[in-house]
Amino acid sequence: MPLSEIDITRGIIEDFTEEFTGSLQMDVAVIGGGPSGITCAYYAARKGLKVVVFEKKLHVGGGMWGGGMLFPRIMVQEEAVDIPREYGVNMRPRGGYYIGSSVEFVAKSVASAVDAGSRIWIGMTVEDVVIREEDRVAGVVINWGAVEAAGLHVDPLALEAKVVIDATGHETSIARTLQRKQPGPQINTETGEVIGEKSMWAEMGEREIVENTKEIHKGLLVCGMAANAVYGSPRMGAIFGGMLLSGRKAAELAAGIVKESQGN
Ligand code: 48H
Repeated sequence: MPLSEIDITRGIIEDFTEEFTGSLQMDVAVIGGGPSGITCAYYAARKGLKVVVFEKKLHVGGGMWGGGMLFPRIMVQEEAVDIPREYGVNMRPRGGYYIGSSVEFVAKSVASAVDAGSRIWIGMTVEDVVIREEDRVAGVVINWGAVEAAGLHVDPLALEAKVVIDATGHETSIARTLQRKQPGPQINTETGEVIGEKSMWAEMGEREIVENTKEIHKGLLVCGMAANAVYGSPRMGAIFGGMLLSGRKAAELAAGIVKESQGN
């Protein structure tokens, strides 16, 4: 069969459009494809939830690629090592921790999330959320990352989600957007604001990140670095166990919220 430019063009457009239109209403929208977002997507999809990860860059992985100061290694503590091992990452014991290649970590965690059934869309920025009755976060407002980078005025599109997860890392962009646009007691009921992360303290940052992984507004969860930014907890440097445990906890919380919404 001779190659046809038109068939290739049609194939690409139609195939992705099918996936896109089939995802206009999802269970869980994960914003950010770093370690916490990918882990959240993996566990949520394993529970049978319909999950889409939105990543504004052309690649997923977030802060995983660079390991620590570009040394391509990821270290996790004992409590978290079952997660990369489940992904199939070769994690070796080292000085009381476990260590593996950051490139292998990205490749295998992302492959696991895809194989579990989550959809991962790159080059898409979540620029806002959809709000419904009782001030509930009910979806995401998306645009092309390239449109945002070029500063073009292009109106976005919206998708519905039963739960939205801010896994945007240090940027914490979804919680901050909500704080700016929906001020009031609804945002982070305990602190009333996005404080921003504190300076590095690995022990405390890792301890608090799982506790900080929660629903901060009806329909919006935070996980990963965004969780510590919302609650003003310290950063932790190049240790990634907390990101994985936080992502897994977010998936469990999201499944509970989806189940509750189905009961109503
Ligand atoms: C779509 C977006 C948007 C948006 C951002 O930074 P990440 O790797 O986040 P985490 O929390 O999973 O992991 C944090 C870890 O990588 C880290 O930085 C650590 C451990 N730091 C410790 C320290 O002391 O420094 O990934 C977030 C992802 C990125 O890929 C962004 O491009 C993406 O989210 N993103 N995607 N729409 N509005 N905002």
